[in-house]
Amino acid sequence: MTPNPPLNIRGFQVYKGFLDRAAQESLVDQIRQVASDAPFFAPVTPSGKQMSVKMTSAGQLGWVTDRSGYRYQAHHPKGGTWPEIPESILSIWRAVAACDREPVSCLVNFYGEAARMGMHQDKDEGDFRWPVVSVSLGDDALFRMGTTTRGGKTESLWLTSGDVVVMGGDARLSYHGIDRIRYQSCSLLPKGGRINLTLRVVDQGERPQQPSSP
Ligand code: MD6
Ligand code: FE
Repeated sequence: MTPNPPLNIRGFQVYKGFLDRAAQESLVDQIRQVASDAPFFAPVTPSGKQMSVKMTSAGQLGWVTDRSGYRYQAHHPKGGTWPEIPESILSIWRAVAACDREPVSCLVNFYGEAARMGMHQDKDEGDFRWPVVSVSLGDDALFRMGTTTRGGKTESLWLTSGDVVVMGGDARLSYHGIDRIRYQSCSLLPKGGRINLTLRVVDQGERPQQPSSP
């Protein structure tokens, strides 16, 4: 894959239309397989609030949250290891991440009609030298990108199916979130909704596993 140059918005590199429809469909098949091995679950924040997305993971480590905190762990909340990250997903990372590490975690978030993702930093990975790569599939989503300060200036962009975003360098710890989706704006998922994949290198062991502040 030789991508067209990305848009650069506040240091977020946005590859519009990175995946064609056939590639998106084959990714959805792969994700269905991941979800049949590691079913979607309804995550709860440390404060006890149910998140509006449904979540699962692939890779050596999956990101989970419950009353005891946010963390990466090697097993699904209901037990068992996570399935391997499909090769087609790894190849997206290799094409855009510009680093010699492979991701160890692929978080899969499903957004139904009313789902959103509050402004947050991705900071549970233990090492921020590596980028986070995100893949959007299905319905359009309004992506808000800020600075490393909560409440700082933001800029928003509609992500559509097949878009890939790389959050690295100075933007690695920038706040970002999904304000809303345009439910059933895309025919990729027959019942509507949106899937977001985030690929990450996680370096544990450099600090104890402990809940990070929300
Ligand atoms: C989403 N994305 O697109 C939420 N995180 O559903 C993220 O939280 C995200 O897009 C890290 C890097 C890129 C992202
Ligand atoms: Fe994020």
